Amino acid sequence: ANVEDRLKQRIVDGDRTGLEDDLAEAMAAGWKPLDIINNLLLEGMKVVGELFGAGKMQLPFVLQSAETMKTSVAFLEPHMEKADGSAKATIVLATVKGDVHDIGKNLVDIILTNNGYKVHNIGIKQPIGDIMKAVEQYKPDAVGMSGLLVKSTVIMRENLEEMKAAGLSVPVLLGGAALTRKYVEEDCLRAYGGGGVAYARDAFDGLDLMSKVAD
Ligand code: B1M
Repeated sequence: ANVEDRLKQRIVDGDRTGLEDDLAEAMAAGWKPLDIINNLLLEGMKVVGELFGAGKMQLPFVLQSAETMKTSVAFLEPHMEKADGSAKATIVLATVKGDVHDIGKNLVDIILTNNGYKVHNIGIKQPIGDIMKAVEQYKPDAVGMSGLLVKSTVIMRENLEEMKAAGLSVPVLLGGAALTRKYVEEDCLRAYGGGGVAYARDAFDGLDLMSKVAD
């Protein structure tokens, strides 16, 4: 198989042996690191999600795929183009309470950081109290919440209610596969008001929104 198909298959199989060689080969063939992630590796992850959702793949194997994804991103990250200059604006980024999925959140971190933003990535399973503590500490220009589970979409809305009750008005970006634009722009916005709530479909959308919020 060609290197493109091999990389995609490596995510599906969770196969890290010789992974770096394939990634280097793809870059040598002219692929940009972010395009490798978006066009090849995430295609593999989509297959993993489908297999898992259909009961054809067990969780430990999904974890291997996730690890392969993380190893790939760590290898590619130093090769990405970076904006220079001082930080444009600051964001606190978290995966919400009860949710461990962080590959998407960490991609958002990398893409914002490489484009000159200061990211305080406070991790996974973050209760709203801890998110608000980080807001107090870092005084960010925006807060980003990520979550992939359906129940995380409810948590996000509840978080916004708590932020509103605490008098916060910092703009909030929401991202993750279980969200819909309608839910964010109607229910979540209603729950918060404040400086607004915006839906980020993918990490580049997040970058675009961040530049609107902060520049
Ligand atoms: Co989980 N999982 N998982 N899982 N997992 C999903 C999400 C699921 C859809 C799979 C399925 O059933 N088909 C399903 C959710 C069902 C639901 O609620 N509707 C599911 C489930 C059920 C579970 C468990 C409950 C399984 C179990 O234990 N029985 C469990 C949950 C644990 C918990 O959170 N409490 C679980 C666990 C795991 C692993 C640990 C094995 C692993 C995660 C490893 C990790 O992240 N460190 C895992 C994985 C890998 C997946 C799938 C296969 C892939 C997710 C992923 O990394 N995608 C996923 C299926 C799927 O999504 N197709 C699935 C790649 C990533 C780059 O995409 O995170 O969507 P994503 O991010 C995108 C955009 O959404 C957006 O930009 C990113 C890049 O474009 N984005 C943002 C995300 N956050 C953003 C924030 C922003 C802006 C954009 O600004 C703030």
